[in-house]
Amino acid sequence: MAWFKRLKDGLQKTRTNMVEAISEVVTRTAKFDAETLDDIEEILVRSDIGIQTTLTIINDLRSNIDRRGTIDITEILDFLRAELKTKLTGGNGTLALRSDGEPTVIIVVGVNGAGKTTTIAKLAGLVAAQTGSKVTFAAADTFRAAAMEQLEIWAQRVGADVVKHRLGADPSAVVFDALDHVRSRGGTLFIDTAGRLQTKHNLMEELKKIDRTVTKRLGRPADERLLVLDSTGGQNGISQAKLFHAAIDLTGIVLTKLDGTAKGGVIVAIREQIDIPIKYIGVGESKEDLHLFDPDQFVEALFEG
Ligand SMILES: Nc1nc2c(ncn2[C@@H]2O[C@H](COP(=O)(O)OP(=O)(O)OP(=O)(O)O)[C@@H](O)[C@H]2O)c(=O)[nH]1
Ligand SMILES: [Mg+2]
Repeated sequence: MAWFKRLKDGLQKTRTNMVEAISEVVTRTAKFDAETLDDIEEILVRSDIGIQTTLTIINDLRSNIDRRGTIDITEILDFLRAELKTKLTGGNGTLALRSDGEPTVIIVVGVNGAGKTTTIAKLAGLVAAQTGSKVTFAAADTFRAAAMEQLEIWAQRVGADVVKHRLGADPSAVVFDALDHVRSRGGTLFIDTAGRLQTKHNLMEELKKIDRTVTKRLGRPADERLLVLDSTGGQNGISQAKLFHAAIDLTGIVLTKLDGTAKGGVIVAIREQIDIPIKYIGVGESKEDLHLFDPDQFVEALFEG
């Protein structure tokens, strides 16, 4: 199935909760009044696009209506579509893959179950195809045996090397060895870290240590420090992004599980509140379900039923 179709399907819940809900309200309203605007505002808030964006849209709609006395649903949806595009434009970006012969190093972080390991597996396939060079995984989630096994299975499937230590080892030591491995072999290194709550001080310190290890060993910072955010968490993702960013200066966000939420509008709130590009989005579990984020395409897919 082509990506645009996957994206459209993946955004179904958000579309129902937002676009279709607004259509319904407006269609059953005989006369557009303050109450209609309140209903639209409530829908926008519920879809998690964020307070600021919601207020901009509502205020603009209000002044349009005040001026002309009326507005129809097509105009409202066109207006909303344009507004969302404006908000999301410039909020994307590609992975910083090196082409100078030096290895590319990508640290992947996030809370438990956000989709870090599977995102690494999916990205590995894309990066290998794009660069034609070797991919290595560092099993820096040493907390759980299952985590290491999962990464090894993925490595076999995508043809990546794995650098690992025993269970419970210091993740930074794994990273240290993995950096040696890619220095001689080149290619791209993905560092799979353990899930951690952004509020757990010692775990965030551990992450900083991993990041420092990379910088020291490479003589430069990691090329990417990616936060994997589960979009089903809605607004909670904002505080995750802020605290992970404070710890390791994120270079990008991967927003997963858009297929599992009616609150896909959170992508707008992320743009509104955090200045970190959203690089990839995920709309399902298969490898074709992870794709570069394209703001225009995202909005078009959201509005196309
Ligand atoms: N529906 C859906 N599921 C996803 C998506 N991305 C990841 N998943 C699923 O989310 C689950 C957790 O993914 P993992 O990659 O293991 O998450 P993790 O962040 O590595 O988890 P921990 O290592 O336990 O912290 C898996 O079942 C994935 O297939 C997505 O975009 N959509
Ligand atoms: Mg994992």
